Amino acid sequence: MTELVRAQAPVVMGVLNVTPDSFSDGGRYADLDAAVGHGVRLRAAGADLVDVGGESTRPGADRVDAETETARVLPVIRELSAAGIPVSIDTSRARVAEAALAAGADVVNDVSGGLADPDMARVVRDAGCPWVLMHWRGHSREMRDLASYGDVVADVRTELSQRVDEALTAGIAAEKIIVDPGLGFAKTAVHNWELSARLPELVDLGFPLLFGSSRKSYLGRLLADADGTPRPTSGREAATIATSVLAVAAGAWGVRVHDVRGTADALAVWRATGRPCLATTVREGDR
Ligand code: PMM
Repeated sequence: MTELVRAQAPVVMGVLNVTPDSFSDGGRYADLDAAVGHGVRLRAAGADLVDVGGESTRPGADRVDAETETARVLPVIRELSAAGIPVSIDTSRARVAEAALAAGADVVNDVSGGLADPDMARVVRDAGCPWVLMHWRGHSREMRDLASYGDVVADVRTELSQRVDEALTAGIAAEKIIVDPGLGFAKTAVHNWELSARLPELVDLGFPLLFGSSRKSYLGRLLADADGTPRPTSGREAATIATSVLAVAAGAWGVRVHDVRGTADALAVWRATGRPCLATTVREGDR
């Protein structure tokens, strides 16, 4: 999995929520066969990693207990891993991560960046696996009240640096660390757009950066009807692809998406056009 972290090509993480209540795919993959089947399809569509989660992190969601979360994800991880599919476990609980790693998961995707469970660093260190440290300020029920920043990019950068420093102090190897700005987590739509616009300031931290815009509500708000009704999740795919490709062009290492095929295709186009860089300037004579 260290090869994956060092990968040059943009990495595509496919989302597989085994939950009844996630905002986009909640309830669709609660049955084991449906979940495994979807994981296999994500891989076939071009996912480098399938991200399995057993607890909804949408704003306002109630927490489930660790046993319920573990029971949801373990059978799915076992089967996907046995099929040779690289898996990340989307959890902020050390116990769940430990069980998932034992069941074959390769990466820990921790939306709390190690803040929610003091034992997570030990679990990740013992496993020697990559660890996604996402920017986070609090659990789903309280995150809306925590979306207050001076300069959101500077603040997220500082807080992510603190998570990285704590991980390094806990003995996590630098090459195992991936950072993530955590779009939508204690962030308003304005914050998400500001982070997207100034992503190079976070890429500059020097760690691979994962970007997760897929189907999030700020896209629904951008694409709202004339009467202000947000576009439903099913109509946010083109915007997801656009934001994901722009993030990669701005230096992101990977993107986390629900519809892998569309984003993988768009990234293939981006690669084929010679990896254009935002810093490239077009002079009059080149047109
Ligand atoms: N977003 C969600 C869940 N897990 N993990 C990372 N690293 N980054 C994210 O942006 C992220 C995440 C919420 O979306 P979902 O409910 O569709 O999974």
